[in-house]
Amino acid sequence: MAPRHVVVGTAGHIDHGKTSLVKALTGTDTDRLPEEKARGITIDLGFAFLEEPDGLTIEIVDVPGHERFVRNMLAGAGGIDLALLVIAADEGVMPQTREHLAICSLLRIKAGLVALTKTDTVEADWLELVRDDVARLLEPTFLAGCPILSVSAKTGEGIPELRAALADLGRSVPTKGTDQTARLPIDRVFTVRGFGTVVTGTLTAGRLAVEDRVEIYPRSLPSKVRGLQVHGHPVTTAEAGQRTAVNLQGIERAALERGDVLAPAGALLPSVLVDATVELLEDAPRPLKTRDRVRFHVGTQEVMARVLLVGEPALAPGGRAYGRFRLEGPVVALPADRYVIRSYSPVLTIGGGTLLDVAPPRFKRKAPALQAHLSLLEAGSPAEVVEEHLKQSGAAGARLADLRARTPFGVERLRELLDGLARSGAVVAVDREWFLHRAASDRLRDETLGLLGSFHAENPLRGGISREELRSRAGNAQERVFAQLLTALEAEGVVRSERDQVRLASHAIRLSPEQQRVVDGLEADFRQSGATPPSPEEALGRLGVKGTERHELFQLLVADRRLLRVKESLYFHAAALQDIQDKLVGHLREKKEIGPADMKDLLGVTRKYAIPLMEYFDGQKVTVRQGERRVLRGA
Ligand SMILES: Nc1nc2c(ncn2[C@@H]2O[C@H](COP(=O)(O)OP(=O)(O)OP(=O)(O)O)[C@@H](O)[C@H]2O)c(=O)[nH]1
Ligand SMILES: [Mg+2]
Repeated sequence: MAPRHVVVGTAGHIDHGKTSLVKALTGTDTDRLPEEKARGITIDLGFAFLEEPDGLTIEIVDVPGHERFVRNMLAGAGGIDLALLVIAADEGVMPQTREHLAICSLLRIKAGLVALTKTDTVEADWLELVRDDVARLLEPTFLAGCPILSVSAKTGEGIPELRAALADLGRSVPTKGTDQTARLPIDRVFTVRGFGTVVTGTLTAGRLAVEDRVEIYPRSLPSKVRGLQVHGHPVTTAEAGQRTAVNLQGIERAALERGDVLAPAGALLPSVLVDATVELLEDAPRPLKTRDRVRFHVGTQEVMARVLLVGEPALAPGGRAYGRFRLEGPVVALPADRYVIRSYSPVLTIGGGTLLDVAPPRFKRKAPALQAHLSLLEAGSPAEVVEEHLKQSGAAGARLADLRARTPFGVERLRELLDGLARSGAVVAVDREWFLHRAASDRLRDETLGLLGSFHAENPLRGGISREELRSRAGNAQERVFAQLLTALEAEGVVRSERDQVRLASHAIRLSPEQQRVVDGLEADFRQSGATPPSPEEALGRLGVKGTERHELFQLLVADRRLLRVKESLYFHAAALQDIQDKLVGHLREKKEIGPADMKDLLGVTRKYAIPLMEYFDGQKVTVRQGERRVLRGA
């Protein structure tokens, strides 16, 4: 299917006639700023469009040629499909001709053409010389063999042919899919009277619709699409590849700027660390060294960064390596995005590459392992890439939402990939939103079983370990991941859990005859004492054992629920407590209420027992307090 819209970006040296050519093609003067008018140069991006009779819209981004405004050129070049390299016939190839061509190459722009302009100012044989020169310049680039058209914005010569050639090329641009996460790197922000804040940019992926809930990254500003315009017409949806103006609800113009990214809420991840391939241009003036400070451009953003080369201290011109960029501010991008770097001083385009990870693992690693990881991210199939991310996220696993922000696949495709990996057993689906690599799941399982085993060995008298303690000892395993593991181990019959205690199914408490004597003695003592139990110290002391309620034999009875804790250091035998409850309920059925004095009489105890017991039964929801008195709950 032929595309319905294509974005063309101009490129070329200052004063070579880019803006004049756009005007000759479209009738639009894209230099609108008073300063541009005064100086006769382009400073910032300009926009125009052509509508072809067959329905193709050619949108044109006009960029400045001045070397001081290359950053603006970069902001415009990010979303273009075709390059229109403009070279003045009188001057020929100049520094920004080369730099803009290099930028378009680094951004992997697929196609384009050259307009040899101002032909009205030169002789025919001079024109031929320049044309040969240009063809040689293009030879090693993506524009090798592209059309080189002679034009003049002044006389109009060659303009219809240029328009036809652009339309022809435009029809050959593959249509972009709309299944990826919608992204609009913002290149302009302004207010429109009566509408409020409007942002524009090229929608690089996905689809946007009026009423969509969006977020402005990296500012975490939520908003809603109030209206959309595509080349001057209001629309209800905009698609990948279209220059789009978005009217945003509830956001002040001053809160936004070029470089921000509009996307669905929660879909992207601002990042100050990215991994990428690094390609240094052949004509870079010097090698790129680890820790060099560079200007990092991605989408419409420019951020300062330091590069850390993987596996080598320096990269020679024309070389290629993996690198990690430590950014001085957050960027918002996705793997597979192309970026460009410029040297800090002098400001020159020196290279670029492809982003591989926008949330790379932070830990230091030996270069060969990191290299293998990065080459997998670069060359692996989508399923391999997803699996690799899960492998790296270890026992924590990863949420679908995180993987979405770390891969370029879009949420639907990502879910398919995860389902496939789960079916093949490479990945464990903790639930619909959370995934864990099989190796990490196996490791966590082994570790948990090992911990249970050693806990039982060290604490033979304890029935089990608290679930929370086990989880924290198991490397503080992620809550949901751990819950799923325990459920699986219980289903297999390997582990038992009761209340919040976990044990190996094979574990049983074995007491020595002496320990058994103490346990039996304690239980008998509490049972016989009925409503006036001893303190734990007293009871243990009577059996010749020194200790408090924390004594492990005492705790054995507590864990078994044979002794119940009414308050600190006050325990009752379960049977005695049941008797007390029966008496209390009987009394309340008859008398409807009970006070502390009645309670003392009913049980034949002092306040020391009566008050904690009354509070205990409130807590057990047997009684309800009314002043100093209690009534049956629900009565
Ligand atoms: N004779 C002649 N002059 C031209 C032609 N095209 C542009 N010019 C003149 O060249 C000068 C620069 O033209 P612009 O279109 O502003 O050049 P530009 O490439 O947009 O410049 P920057 O945006 O600043 O990089 C202007 O004075 C134009 O009138 C042409 O085809 N013939
Ligand atoms: Mg211009």
